[in-house]
Amino acid sequence: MENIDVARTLEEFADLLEIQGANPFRIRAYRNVVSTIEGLSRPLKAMVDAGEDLTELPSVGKDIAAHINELMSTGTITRLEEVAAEYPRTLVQLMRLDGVGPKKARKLFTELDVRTVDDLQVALEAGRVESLEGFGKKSAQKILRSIEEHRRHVGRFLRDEVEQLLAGVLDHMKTAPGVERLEIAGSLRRRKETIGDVDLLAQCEGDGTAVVDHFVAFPGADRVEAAGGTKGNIVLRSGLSIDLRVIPARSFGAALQYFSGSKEHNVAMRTRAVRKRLRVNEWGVFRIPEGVDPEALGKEAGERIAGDTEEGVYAALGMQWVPPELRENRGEIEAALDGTLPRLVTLDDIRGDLQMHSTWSDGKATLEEMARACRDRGYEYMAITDHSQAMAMVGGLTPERARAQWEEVEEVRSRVEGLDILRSAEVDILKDGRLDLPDEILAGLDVVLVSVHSFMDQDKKTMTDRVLRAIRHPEVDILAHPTGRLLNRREPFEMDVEAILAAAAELDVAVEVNANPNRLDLSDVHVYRARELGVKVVLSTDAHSPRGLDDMRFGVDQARRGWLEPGDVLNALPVAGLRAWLGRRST
Ligand code: DGT
Ligand code: CA
Ligand code: CA
Ligand code: ZN
Repeated sequence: MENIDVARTLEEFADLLEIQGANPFRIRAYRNVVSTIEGLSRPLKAMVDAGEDLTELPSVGKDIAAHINELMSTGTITRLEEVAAEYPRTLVQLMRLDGVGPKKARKLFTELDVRTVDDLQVALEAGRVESLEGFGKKSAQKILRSIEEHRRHVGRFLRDEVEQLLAGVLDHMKTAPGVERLEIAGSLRRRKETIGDVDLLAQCEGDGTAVVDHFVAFPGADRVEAAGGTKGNIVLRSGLSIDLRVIPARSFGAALQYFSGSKEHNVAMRTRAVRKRLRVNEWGVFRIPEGVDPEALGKEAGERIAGDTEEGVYAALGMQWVPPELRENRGEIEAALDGTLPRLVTLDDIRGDLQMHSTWSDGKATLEEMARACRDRGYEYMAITDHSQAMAMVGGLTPERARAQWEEVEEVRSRVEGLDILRSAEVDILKDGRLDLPDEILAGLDVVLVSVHSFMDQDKKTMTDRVLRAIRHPEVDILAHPTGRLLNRREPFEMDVEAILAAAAELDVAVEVNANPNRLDLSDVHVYRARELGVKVVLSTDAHSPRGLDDMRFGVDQARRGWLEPGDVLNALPVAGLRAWLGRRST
């Protein structure tokens, strides 16, 4: 059992307790433990096996430690099962719908016997929900819309979750018999925002039965869906499905190319190949003999001209090797044929992080701790971007506190050498597009980030005008998490992104790719568009702790999917270049 499984179980427990109407302090305690576990760098399993006292972890009391131990040894928690006997686990999905929440989920269950999202849809469509006390017609419509949204997300996983869930499987496969090489293919290799299932390829000569048998014996597998001589599939407890294919060396490159996808990229490749009288499949690249219908040929018929390496497959078609992040048939085939693929940005190109929070607002670490963590990552600069006053519940900065923070910035600068700390703030864009801090404070900041955190359900025109007004303010440098989306949880705002990007180009305002794997906002398609329009893009983690700074790699992945080169990325500039850009309007 991985840490993420434990965290998910405790989160479910907390949700069920909330539906039950348990003591809020108790629920809070569970939620705190969930974030503790998410932040752990070591496997809980190893700690339990070593007999370590879990109550030494932050927020973990005796009861919860006992629950974790029980979960590790038996796979369940008795107390959780008791609550689930009273309130079905499926209610958790109900309470996560926009417009429902724990109290309404309980009410739907006790009054209408609604247990699942399907039940709820039926009840809504029959008009039974709107007549319940506390609901009404408007809220019923809202819930119906969020059910539609929910259906679109079901079954897709966030990339950081997948990586955690997969770690144990990859470890397990290290001891698979006869495997010379193991590679990740599919959407995970392409670094897509969300992942449907995982595709693994194992290189092995001859019969693959022993490899597949080893794979499906993974102790964390909840079910085995397929097990044969060339292919296996397991489903983990979390519902994540993993395919394994066993491939001989002569075809490994072709299989890697094929199973990395995307399907659209592969289809376009095959079309090009046929024009050259070549055939590409998961076994290799083959020359089609004159006068022969390729459809009539066997899988490996014809003269093999490539297959063992992926580079060879592309080369056989006269193409540059295409980085997996670009394989979406968005112009990469043509560019690879012309030899004009971009030189994509890498993590090494990144010289600083321009969005993070500290204990001045909702961060977990002090400004100095964040600064030291940035310096340890080898950054040249960072911006400390605590929230502004409208975010009162997280202690957002008032003008007075902003000034007080500047003094601390000076002190930390003197203590943490070799790092330029920029005065900044994540300034709220108010309902009407005004900014949440007065001009004299904005003028005193080195870099001004603006973002929307309230009234997110405004209509398209209102939201677009609001954001346009905000970025027209002459002090603004960066529009942070521009569309407000949370992957699998919250749709982007209704907003004319094209108009915002066009304005950003004209005003020379940068747009952010928020690297938090829950956000990845902007999307890859919008990043691509930003580049076309000549808008500078900044990759920022929005870290709330030193560990959060590690999310930069997800931002880089997203930037690569949007075709960005180092020159397109604001925080790939050295500190002098960044400072010069920040002073671009003062002449
Ligand atoms: P996912 O799993 O939904 O996140 O996305 P993928 O891209 O990993 O898709 P998946 O797992 O269905 O298939 C893996 C790759 O295998 C896919 O990207 C391309 C290749 N593939 C699968 N089915 C087909 C197909 O019918 N035609 C072609 N050309 N390629 C396919
Ligand atoms: Ca897949
Ligand atoms: Ca698959
Ligand atoms: Zn924010």
